[in-house]
Amino acid sequence: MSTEYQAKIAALRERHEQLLRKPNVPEEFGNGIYTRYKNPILTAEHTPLEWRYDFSEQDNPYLMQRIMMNATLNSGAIKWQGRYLLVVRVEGADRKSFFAVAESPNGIDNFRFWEEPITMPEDVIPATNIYDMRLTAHEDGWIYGLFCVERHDDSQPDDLSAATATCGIARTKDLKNWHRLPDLKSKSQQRNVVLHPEFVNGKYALYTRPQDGFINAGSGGGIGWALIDDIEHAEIKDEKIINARHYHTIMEVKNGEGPHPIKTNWGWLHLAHGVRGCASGLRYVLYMYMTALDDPTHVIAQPGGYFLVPQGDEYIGDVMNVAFTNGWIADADGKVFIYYASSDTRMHVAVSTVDRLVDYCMNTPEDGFTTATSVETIKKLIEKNHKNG
Ligand code: BGC
Ligand code: BMA
Repeated sequence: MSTEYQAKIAALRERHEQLLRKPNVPEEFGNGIYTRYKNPILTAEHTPLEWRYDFSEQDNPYLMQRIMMNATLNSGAIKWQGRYLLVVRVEGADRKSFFAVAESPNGIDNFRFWEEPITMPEDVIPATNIYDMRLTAHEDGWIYGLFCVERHDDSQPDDLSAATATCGIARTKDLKNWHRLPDLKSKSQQRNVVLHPEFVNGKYALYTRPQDGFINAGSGGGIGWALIDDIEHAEIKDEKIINARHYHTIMEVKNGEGPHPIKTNWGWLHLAHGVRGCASGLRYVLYMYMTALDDPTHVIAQPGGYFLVPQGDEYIGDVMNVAFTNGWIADADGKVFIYYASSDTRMHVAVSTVDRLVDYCMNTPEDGFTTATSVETIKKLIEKNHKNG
């Protein structure tokens, strides 16, 4: 190899290392609910150079990227053997997403991808695309990954964009070797399906999101719940809506469970996304709710409005105006790492605590669904502050 070529590679590696080692810094003035960190924790540039470059001078004299990476987004998250692990949706220039594990010692920076992407075994009908994995360390001893499986809808052969969304299920003990189980059987299409970490009445429990078509939730009323007899042949027989959409809210058009809820002394803490339509397209934001400890389907707190939205540069990306989450990690000391993607392009972290999030859920006024009630709610707060002032 020529010294010039060697020097080029060295410069490339040096720049990459600098990016990977860049310390993250908390943002100064937040909302008190969580602290955002300034730098994205993962971008397409964080993917290993070996995935993108052919380092043979003979075969790649211009040292070009042979395979380009487009985005790192919508990661599942889990604390595993003391490390913060994300199962990232990586999307190549060819629009195919795949899963790859990235690991950090502290949850906020120094994320590094494992050497190779995950080889996900196929179900009987192979997928065109897979994405948005939710990780659950279930009390049965397995780590499950539930994700969206997309295939062309061959019942509409003349429509090249007609697709179907199904929930894929796989499990693992080491996040390297994955055992694929049959896809979830359901009367409707399903995206955003999440496995509850505990058995409920001796059964596996799923948060679901029934939808009429590939894009539209349509008559699918919101986040659903279903008990599953056999996870190795998972089938939704009965499904009930536990968190409904509502007119003129941040979740008018669609909503979906994020990661599985966190168990607290006060109830289950849920993080979800809500979607509304606007002139520029769809706006995806995050919101929270809580359900009862003894009944994860019973909503006990629903703060009005959104919890987190894109800000600044986060608005810009492949799919503008999107904040999306499917991963968070609650540490034993109560710290919560919220992993979210902005505009389907890059990953970020915001940090909070269980206590703060419960306080947020319990004490944020509910949505009264009209301007009049919103004004009343604001006036009540002003009055309270006058009394205390
Ligand atoms: C994309 C997803 C998107 C879905 C619905 C898929 O083709 O990969 O990111 O959520 O379409 O718009
Ligand atoms: C969806 C999700 C995500 C994505 C979002 C915005 O329906 O499932 O994959 O982040 O659209 O494009």
